[in-house]
Amino acid sequence: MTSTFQPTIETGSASTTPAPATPAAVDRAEARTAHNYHPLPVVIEHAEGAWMTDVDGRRFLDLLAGYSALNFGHSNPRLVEAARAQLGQLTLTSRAFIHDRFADFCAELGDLCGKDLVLPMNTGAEAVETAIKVARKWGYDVKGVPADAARIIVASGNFHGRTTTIVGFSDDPDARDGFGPFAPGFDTVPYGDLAALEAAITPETVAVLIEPIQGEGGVVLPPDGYLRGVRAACTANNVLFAADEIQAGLGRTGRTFACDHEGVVPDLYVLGKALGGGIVPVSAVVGDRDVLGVLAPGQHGSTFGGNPLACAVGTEVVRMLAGGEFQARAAELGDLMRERLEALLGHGLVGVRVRGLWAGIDIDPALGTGREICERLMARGVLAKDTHGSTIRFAPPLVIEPADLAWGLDQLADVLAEAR
Ligand code: IF1
Repeated sequence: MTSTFQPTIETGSASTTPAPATPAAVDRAEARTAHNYHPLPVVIEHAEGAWMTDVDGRRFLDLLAGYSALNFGHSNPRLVEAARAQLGQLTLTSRAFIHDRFADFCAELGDLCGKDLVLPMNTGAEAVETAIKVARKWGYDVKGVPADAARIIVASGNFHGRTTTIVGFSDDPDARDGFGPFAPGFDTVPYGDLAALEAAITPETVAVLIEPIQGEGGVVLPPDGYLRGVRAACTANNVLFAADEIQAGLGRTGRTFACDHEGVVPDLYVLGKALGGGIVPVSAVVGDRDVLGVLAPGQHGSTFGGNPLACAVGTEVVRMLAGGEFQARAAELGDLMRERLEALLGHGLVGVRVRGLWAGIDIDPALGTGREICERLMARGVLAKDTHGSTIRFAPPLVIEPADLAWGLDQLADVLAEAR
């Protein structure tokens, strides 16, 4: 990828410059959709690596990477080739029949996780729902919890998806309010507080479900030793540890899984996003036979889960991660990003949290909201996404060129300097 960024502000006289296509394209896109998003007013037409091109031919550096679904970059040649080859071969059988891409996907993803079994689904929320179902079933069949009494411990500030069960244990009013009644059986404890988690465990507790790093929360890193403590508490109390690695996993943090930073192995890995290579939705729950083995035919499933196209792309993703280069690159580029962002502390930033190529930055609220800073970044050819209030997340594709990353961070420095 080259950083031949073209200025977003067109030069030349109005009479010779064709009218930009963007405003009408934005209006058309917004006219016929429910307003469940407030996207930046840009309409992307094409992308490669870390660069996206809009309908007016303007180029933008992608510092969001589809919320980490695009860890391997847009149009990754290896992944596109895997998808293209499979498209001409077989795309769907349903799980009523076995297809020839299924075995490799399950075996290789299981090996990557060091686990026996893989249960493929499609979206992240479905994988989380699957983990909840598996944990409850395990609780009744193996742990011996009385029928319908199972409880699952979750953390404050969580984000696990948008289904009614999942938003029921969110404490984000936007995500939750207006969608009840909610499923019972969840207990919320403060994220990062091990003593609170231990105190919340009862004989009916079947699982602890947490993100090893909270994404939507603004890349919230738990205190050192927290994940190890969660693992120990779960083991001591015969409770499953389900790690939602949907956003944090698969190379983003500089390791295959965010749990690896503490040498912790959860009972269930919950995976999504990058598993589909930015091409198809692919998610999975991965665990050992003594846990995932509780499901019998007919008790759980999905029309599209584990389809041939998903398995072809997902297997290629797993092979790319098995080599370790993407994890190493995330760690290296993450050091560069950390250094550049920490230099902005006191110069427009009041908080910086980095783990691998993943950063949450808190803008000095006096300079504007996260959204306003993202709009200014967009005007300079950088696309990023704010989260709550004055926080912005950076999660560039792991294939980003160091010079491009440095250029993107220069734009942030300039935007902050301008705003001060
Ligand atoms: C939206 C956030 C990111 C996730 C974790 C499960 C899911 C997600 C840790 C569900 C999804 C998304 C979905 C997207 C915005 C987004 C997000 F800001 F909300 F937190 F990525 F940063 N577990 N995250 O992060 O996966 O069902 O979407 O495949 O809902 O607007 P999904």
